[in-house]
Amino acid sequence: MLGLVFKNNNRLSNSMYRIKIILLILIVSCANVDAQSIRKNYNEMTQTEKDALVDAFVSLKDGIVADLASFHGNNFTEIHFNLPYPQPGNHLDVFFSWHRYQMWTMEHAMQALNPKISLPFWNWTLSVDRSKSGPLWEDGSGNPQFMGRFDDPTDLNWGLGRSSNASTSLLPTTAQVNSVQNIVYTDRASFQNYSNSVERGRVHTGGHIWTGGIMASGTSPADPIFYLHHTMVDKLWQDWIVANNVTSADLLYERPDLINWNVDPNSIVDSKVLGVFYADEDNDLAVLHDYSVTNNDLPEEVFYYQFTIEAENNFIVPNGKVAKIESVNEVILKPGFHAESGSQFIAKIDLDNNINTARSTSRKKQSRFVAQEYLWNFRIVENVYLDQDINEDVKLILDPDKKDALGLEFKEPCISCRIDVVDVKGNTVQSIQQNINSITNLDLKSLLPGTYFLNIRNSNDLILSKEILKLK
Ligand SMILES: [Cu+2]
Repeated sequence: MLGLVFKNNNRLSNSMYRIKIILLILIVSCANVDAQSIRKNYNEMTQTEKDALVDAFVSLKDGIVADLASFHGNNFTEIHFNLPYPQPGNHLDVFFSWHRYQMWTMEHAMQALNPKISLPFWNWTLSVDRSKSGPLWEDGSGNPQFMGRFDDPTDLNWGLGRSSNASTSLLPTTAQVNSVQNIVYTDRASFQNYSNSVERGRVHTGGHIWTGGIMASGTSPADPIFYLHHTMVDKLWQDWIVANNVTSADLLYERPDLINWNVDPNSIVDSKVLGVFYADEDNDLAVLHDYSVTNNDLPEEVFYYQFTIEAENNFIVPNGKVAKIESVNEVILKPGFHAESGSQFIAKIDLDNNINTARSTSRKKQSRFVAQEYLWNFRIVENVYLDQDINEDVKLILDPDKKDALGLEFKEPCISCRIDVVDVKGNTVQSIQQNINSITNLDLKSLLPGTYFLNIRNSNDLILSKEILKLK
């Protein structure tokens, strides 16, 4: 973990800092980590990030994924296809804002499991992503990978029933995207024209129909690809809002609520209000601006993107607030970035996330996941938040007959051996202290799904620190 720590420094607002590898910050336990969002094209994700996203979907399948799918299905006609207004018996349309809040809700549930996750998007206009054999679905040798794994009967089969004969012409083309994006905002009616054109046209319906199966039905949020599709739709809306200089004061929506959420659809017409930023996929650049860190529901806001992050133009960390900007490559602070006196701000370079696995279709690694790994209800995460200097005197043993048990084999007797399981908020959720001569079994059955840290001390010396992902 490398980075530069800023505290109480008003001068930061006036000059430009280019942060590369400067200071070593050792983080053994990562208490109070939570995240805001930098969304990017999935093809910019490292293999580590793709694996983390797949893990999160697996963990949330029977929870929020199922809930969002059934609500979306049960209230389908209230949420969708209600424009042009007025139509007899119909409610006002909340298509864009409703799905924006749905994406944010899903993203927050994932960040509770893994703070570095942001939902990626699927840009169906790119030729590489208009084919079922593309890297979104397959590894190049016909084996399912990433989103393809969810409909593979030998792997993470969700019974999604995706169609196998979809025609590329169903997916939106650049020309089709441009024709809606070029609609000019003048008043509410012009917004309704834009919203209706996106929603009923290929730009929205294409990804649903082309994928087929559940994705073409009212319960489409049960298919993980739904979230990569709708973040792309959301990105286009955000681009349109910015291009047309629209603000919440423009009152795009007449309907005051989002049906199941007590949120005014006009209050989120700029995604930055939710702390959501979209990276520029052509330039590998995420620009953070016009946002003030709130820590409303997040004790520490984390902005993570592995290429270049610039913070500028009215990006504020107010007095008393805590934020972190983290990249694998570089973080650039420009005029307009302001960490107020009394705030705590950290810019960090994450060397653990291997940047070389992003966008490298020719050097693609085999997925570390095979179906067999899901014999266990938990997974040991390698190379994340670990102190490399800890001499590992403990061997971890996975017994296929024990889905919830982690075996620990000590090279030397562990005296007053203390085994702690700590959650991401820093709370110890499980603790044992006893002498252990060689082998013991740690039962993880009572852990709820999520990220934990396993710390083992031999007479107060930390001899092992591992991240554990509890899947179910
Ligand atoms: Cu929908």
